[in-house]
Parts: sequence; structure tokens; C-alpha cells
Amino acid sequence: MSRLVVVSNRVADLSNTAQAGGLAVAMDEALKSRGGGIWFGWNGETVASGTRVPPNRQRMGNVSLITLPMTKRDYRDYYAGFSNSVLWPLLHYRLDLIEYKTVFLNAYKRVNRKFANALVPLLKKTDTIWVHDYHLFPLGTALRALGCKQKIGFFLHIPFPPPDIVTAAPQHEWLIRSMFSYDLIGFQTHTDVANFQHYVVEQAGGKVHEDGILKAFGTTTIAKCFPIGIDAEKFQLLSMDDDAQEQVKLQSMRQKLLNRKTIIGVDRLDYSKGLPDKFRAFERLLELYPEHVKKATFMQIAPPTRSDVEVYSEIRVELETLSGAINGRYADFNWVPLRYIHRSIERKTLAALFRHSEVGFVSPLRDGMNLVAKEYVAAQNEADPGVLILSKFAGAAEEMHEALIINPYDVDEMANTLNKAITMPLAERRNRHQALSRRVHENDITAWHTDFLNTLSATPAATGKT
Ligand code: GDG
Repeated sequence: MSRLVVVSNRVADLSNTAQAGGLAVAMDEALKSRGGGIWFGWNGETVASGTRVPPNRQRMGNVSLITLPMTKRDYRDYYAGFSNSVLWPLLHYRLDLIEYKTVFLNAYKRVNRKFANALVPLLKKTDTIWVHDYHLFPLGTALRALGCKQKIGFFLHIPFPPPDIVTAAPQHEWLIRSMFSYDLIGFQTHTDVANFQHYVVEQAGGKVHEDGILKAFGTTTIAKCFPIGIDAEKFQLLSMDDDAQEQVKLQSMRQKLLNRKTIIGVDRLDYSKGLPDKFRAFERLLELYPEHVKKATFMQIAPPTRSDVEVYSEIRVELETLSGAINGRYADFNWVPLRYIHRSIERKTLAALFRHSEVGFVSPLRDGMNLVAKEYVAAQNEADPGVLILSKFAGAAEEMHEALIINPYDVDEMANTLNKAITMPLAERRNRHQALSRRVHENDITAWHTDFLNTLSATPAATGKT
């Protein structure tokens, strides 16, 4: 088996169990279960512009973490700029939130070339390279320009919207052309693949062939759907971890004694996650169904991310205002309706909280997949499982049909669905959970990376790629 080299914008600190972020969790599992390899990317630190620092190498078991700092200018223009103020909103269908400057695109191209220059000396001819996510669309082209002939795959963790939206990206043709340097492009859902195919046909005059083969820009690639999963078995065990159980047991027993139900939400504090309307839906539940006052508690864990991008501070203020208003209106000396936690908590505590919550509430406006939905299912007690509420705009909705599927823009519908979830009879909960759990365990993280890497290995040789 060839050595696996994973490249992502950010390399996670694998020793920090409280670390948030779907990609971090997924790559950790993927590399470890392949017996190791290299994980290359940014270490999360910034240095003064113009500083040159050689890559740092750190071993975590059989995985080598090879990392670079980023200059302050690159952080501002490539990371906060093009990646998170142009591509992130665009690919989440939010053209209204794009903040574009020409220097952002220049920095995006420059940093991708820097990554390629630093990576090439570390590579062996027989390596398999797996590039991740929207920060690194043009990395494949930069690597090919330096003579890389290895198999290179790319996986997009976030949605790929229809061509009408993609064409709002400055130099979109250059961007999509650069993806054709990869031998295999993986998307989360069939919808994403179809949107990409539409772009190729309508905007690039390309052709779609069988087995995901696409021809355009004078070259060929393969685009397919590989829905990401979780390590379901491990997460299930984690949810029963003694330490973590200990932490939440008292609270949970008190809730049970008082016949109270907990609704849980866990999302990075991001506008794509639909948090303000989620808060409003909970308030609406208390208005429409007063029997849940003093009975239903909503716990929302929302660790901060990208707080230096302005729109993220705006949503933080909005959520603080909303939670203050809801608690001000409904809280009593012995009951707080909404518990809003704006920090990261330990993974095992999260798992135990999922297990002790009667409803998992996942309502993004747009999401590549949403691992929280799968984690909630994996953590349930199968004899008495909770109910998953899931947005139809999460990639996970393509495979998790037995969840209660909602429209995250419709506050009343969400409130009614919360009521349905809280009052659902045991037999229905078990039927739904059984089907969901089977799929979450079958299509787990191992199935995901095995399927992607086997497909990549079966693609024709990369020779001739531009
Ligand atoms: C991107 C795509 C796609 C959250 N808070 C805490 C915490 N988390 C963990 C969750 C979960 C992960 O972070 C979040 O994953 P999601 O999939 O929900 O969302 P993104 O971070 O936006 O991830 C997404 C994913 O990539 C994978 O391809 O599914 O669509 O946007 O694992 O449990 N973990 C800890 N403390 C927290 O407070 N320990």
C-alpha cells in the first residue's frame, strides 16, 4: 500500500481532545487506520510577513505532522480573505455575504504555490496525495507544475452549489479548471456532483461520461460522491465512558425526576449553521406548546470560529441577544430554558450529553454533510433512543431519511417538529433509530476513506495531467 500524504489547510493538534472541526476528526481517524502517513498543512500560528520558517515535523504515533506557520498577510488575505470571506459564503449559497478584494485572490494563488513548494521535497514517487477542502482547490495544479506525477485526490467537505452561484466567484473558470489537475474529485452528496457536472457542461463546454468521468479543459478527471461518516463504534463507546457519564449523570437524573426533556444542538458558531432561527424555533415551541414550559430545555454548544471575520462577530451578538431575550422571558428561579455555551467542550462530555438528550436538533441553512447528526445517532441508547431533527439542506439528509426532516427557514415548522420529537412514542423512536443507526455504522469513517482511496488507486495513471 502506498504511503498516504494528507494535505489540508489546518493540521489539527491531535492531542487536544476538545478540538472542534469535522475535518480534524475525520483525518485523524483516516490516517491512523491506514497505519500512518504524513499530514501536511498550517500549524495555526502566524508570523511577521516576510519571515521564512522551515516546516516543523512532529510524530504522533505512526503519523508525521508536518506543519508551517502562516504570515500575517497570508492569514488576512488567503485565510480570512479569499477562503473564508469569498469561497466559504459562496459555496454555502450566501452571495450576500461575500467580501471580495483582488489581493485576496492573489494571496490564494500565492499560498497554494507556497504549500506546493514546501510539500514537494517531502514526497516519494510512490506516495498517494489526498488534498482537502476549498482552501486548496489549486494545490493540485501547483504540484503538477512542479513535476508531481503521483496520484492526487481532492475531497470537498462543503457543498458545491449550482453554476449560477459558482460563476459569482472571481476567475471561476480558473478555479474549476484547476480542479481538473486531480485524478479524483470527491463530493459529499449526489446533489454536489450534479452541480459540478452542470458547471462542466454549461460553463466549460465539457462532457459527462459514465462512471463519473468528466472531460473538459483538454483533460479528464473523475468526480463522484463519497458521503463522509464517523467512527460510529468509537463514538458509541465514548458516549458510555464512565468519566463522562459521571459528569452529566446528576444533571440527567434531575431532569428525568422532574420529567424534563433536553434538546441538544452542537455547531461551530457559523452563519451556515442556522443558529438564530434555531433559537427562535425553540422560543416558538414554548409559545405554541406551553405544556413544555419548565419541561423542555435547549442546550446549544457553539464553540467560536473565525471570530476575526466580521460577520462571525455579528452572529455572536445576535445569539447573545436572542438567548438573553428568551431566558429573560421564560426563565424561573428553578429553570433555565436555554443554555447557550459559547466554547468548546471535551469530546467525551459531548458524547455523553448526546446520549442523555431526548432530541438532537441539527438545522443548518447549508452544510456539506454534518457529522453532529451522525454522532447524535451513534450515541443513543438503542433501548430508549432520542429523536434526530435534521435540516433538508444538510448533506446528511440525503442518507438519513428516518430523521424528522425540517426546513430551517420555517420557524413554525421547526417548533411543531420539536413538539413531535419530544412527544414521540417509544416504538416509533426505536424504529427510526434502528434504521439510522444501521446506516451510520455501515457508512462509517473507514468505509469513507477506504472507498475514496480505492477509487483513487483504480484511476488511470496521472501522466499527462496539467
Ligand atoms: C465541515 C463541513 C462536514 C463541535 N463542537 C465541539 C466539537 N464539535 C465537533 C462535532 C463534529 C465536528 O466538530 C463538527 O463537524 P460538522 O460536520 O458538524 O461541521 P464542520 O465543522 O462545519 O465541518 C461539514 C465536515 O466538514 C466533515 O466533512 O460534515 O458539513 O462544514 O465532530 O462533534 N467537538 C468538541 N467540542 C466541541 O465543543 N470536542
